[in-house]
Amino acid sequence: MGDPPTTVDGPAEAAPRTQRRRRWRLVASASVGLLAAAVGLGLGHLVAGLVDPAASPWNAVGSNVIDLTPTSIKTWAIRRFGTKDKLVLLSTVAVVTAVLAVVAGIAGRRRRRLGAGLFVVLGVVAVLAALRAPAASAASVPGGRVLPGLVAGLAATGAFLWLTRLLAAPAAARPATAGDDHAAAGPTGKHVAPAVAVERPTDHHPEAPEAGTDGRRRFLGTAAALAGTATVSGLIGQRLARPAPVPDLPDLARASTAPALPTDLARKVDGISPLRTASRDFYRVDTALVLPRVDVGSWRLKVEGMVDQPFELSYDDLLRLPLIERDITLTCVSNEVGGPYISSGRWLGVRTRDLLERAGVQRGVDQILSRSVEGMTISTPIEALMDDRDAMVVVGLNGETLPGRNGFPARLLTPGLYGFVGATKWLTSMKATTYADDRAYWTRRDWATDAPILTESRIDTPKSFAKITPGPAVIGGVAWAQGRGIKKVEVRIDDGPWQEATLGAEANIAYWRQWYLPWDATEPGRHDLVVRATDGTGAVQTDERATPFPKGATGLHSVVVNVG
Ligand SMILES: Nc1nc2c(c(=O)[nH]1)N[C@H]1C(S)=C(S)[C@@H](COP(=O)(O)O)O[C@H]1N2
Ligand SMILES: [Mo]
Repeated sequence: MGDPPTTVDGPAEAAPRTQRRRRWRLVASASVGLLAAAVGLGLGHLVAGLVDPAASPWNAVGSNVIDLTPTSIKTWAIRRFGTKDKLVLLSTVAVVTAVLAVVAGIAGRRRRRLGAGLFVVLGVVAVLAALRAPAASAASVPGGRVLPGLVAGLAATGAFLWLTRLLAAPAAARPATAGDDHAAAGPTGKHVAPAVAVERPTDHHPEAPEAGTDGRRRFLGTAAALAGTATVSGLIGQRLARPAPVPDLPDLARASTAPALPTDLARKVDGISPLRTASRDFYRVDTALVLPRVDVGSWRLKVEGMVDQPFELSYDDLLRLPLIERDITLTCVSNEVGGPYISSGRWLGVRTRDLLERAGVQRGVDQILSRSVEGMTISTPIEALMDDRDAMVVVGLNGETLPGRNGFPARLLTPGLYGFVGATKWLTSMKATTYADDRAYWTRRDWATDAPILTESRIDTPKSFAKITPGPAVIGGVAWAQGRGIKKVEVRIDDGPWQEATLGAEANIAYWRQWYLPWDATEPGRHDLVVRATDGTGAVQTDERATPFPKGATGLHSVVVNVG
C-alpha cells in the first residue's frame, strides 16, 4: 500500500473531483429546468383552479393532444389503456414537459437566454393550448383562458433565471485566484473547465470547497422552497378544480315509472355482472380531461335550429316537465368484444319527443346536433329521438341526481344507439339540422354517422386464464342487442356443440340480459369457452371480427381456462 497522505492531494484525486463537479453541474442545471417547469405548472394549475380548470397548461395541452390525435392512435390508446387512457395521456404530457424542461435547463447552463427563451415558448404554447381547449365551465372569467398559461410561462421563466443566477453565485463570490478556471461557476459559467489539468489548482484553494458548499446550500434551499411552492399550488389548484357535489334531486313525480327489475342472476351465480350497474361502477368514456363545472343556476337547455318555436329551459323548468323512468343499457362503440364499456342503469328524464314536438321540427331535418357545455357535438338521427324507444334528456340515474361524470345536470340518452351518437353529456343545446349542414365531433373523425348497437355477448365468469378446480362450475355473463332484445345465448366448450344457456328474465329490449350455463369441468387441462347470442329478430351474433372503429366491434368473446 502507498502512503495515504500523499494520495489525498495527489493528481489521482483531481479526476474524480472534476467528475463529481461536472455531475453536480449537470444534475443542478437539469434540476433548474425541472423546477422552473414545476413552478410554472403548479402556479398555472392554481390560477386555473380559480378561473377555469380546463385552461391549466397541463390539462389544456392534454385536451389538444386528444383533439389532434388521429383516430387510429386514439382507438389504439383506448384499447391499450382502457379507462386509464386519461392518466396515461396526462403522464405523457408530464414526461414530455419534463424532458423539454431538462433540455432547457442544460442548454441554459451556458446560454441563459436560450434557456429562458425555451420557457417563454412553453408559456406561449400553454396559452395557445388553453385558447384551443374546450372550456370546463360555460361561464368563464374574462381572460380566464389566457391567465393560467401566462402565469405559468412567467413563473417558469422567472424561476429559471433566479435559479441559474444562484447557481452561478458561488464562483462570483469567491476571490479570483490565479488558475481559478471558473469550474465552480457551474452551469452558467461561460468558460467551462476545459480539462482536468486546469481544474487542479482550485483544489488547493482553501476557500473553494467552502464557497461551493455555501452556494450549493443556498441553491438547494431555494430549490426546495420552489419545489414546495410548485407542489402546494398544484394541489390547491387540483382541489379548486373539483366540481361541487351535485345537488339532490327533489322528490319528483314520475309521469311513467319503470317496472321492477327481474331477479338478479348475479345473486345466484358468482361473477356475473349485476343486473343494474351501481352508479360508482358505471363506465365512463369522454374527451373531458377536467369534469365540466356547470352552474345549475345559469345552465340552460336550448332547443333550436330548424324549428318553429325555439325555446330554452332552466334546470328547474326541466324538472317540472313530465318525467319518465327507464331501464336502459348504455354501450360505447369503442368497446372491444368482451370489453368493459357497457353499463346498465335506471334513468330518469324527459322524452326528447316531448321537447322536439313542443319546438315543432321543420321538414327536411334529419338529425339533431346536440352540444355540451364544453363543446362536444354529437349527431343523432331525428327518428331515434322521435320514435317510441323513449330517447330522453336524463336528469337522474339509479334514483339519484345524474352524477357529474355521467353528464350532470342533463344528458341525452338514446336507447339502441352507441353513446357517441346519442348520449351527449353536460348537454346544453339540441339543434334541429341536417347531416349535410352540420358534422359532429366524431363524424369529423371518420366514425360512422349512424351507429346502432350490435348484438353482443360476454363471458363474465370464469375470467380468462382462470384456474378451475375440477368439478361442477358455472359459465355466465351478459348479452345485449338494444332495440331487438336477446332471444338465445349459446356456449361452446372446446370443439363441442353449441349449448343453450339459461337466460335471466328480460327487463326490456333496451336492457342487457344475464345468462349462465352449468359446466361439469372434470377434464383437466386447457379449455376454450366461446359465447354467442341470438337477438330478437333471430339474427345470430357474427363470428366475423371487426375493430370498434368505425361502427362497433364484432366477433365472438372467448376465454381460455385451466382445469386442474
Ligand atoms: N360531452 C360529452 N358527451 C359524451 C362524450 C364526450 O366525450 N363528451 N362521449 C360519448 C361516448 S363515446 C359515450 S360511450 C358516452 C359514455 O357515457 P358515460 O361516460 O356516462 O358512460 O358518453 C357520450 N357522451
Ligand atoms: Mo363511446
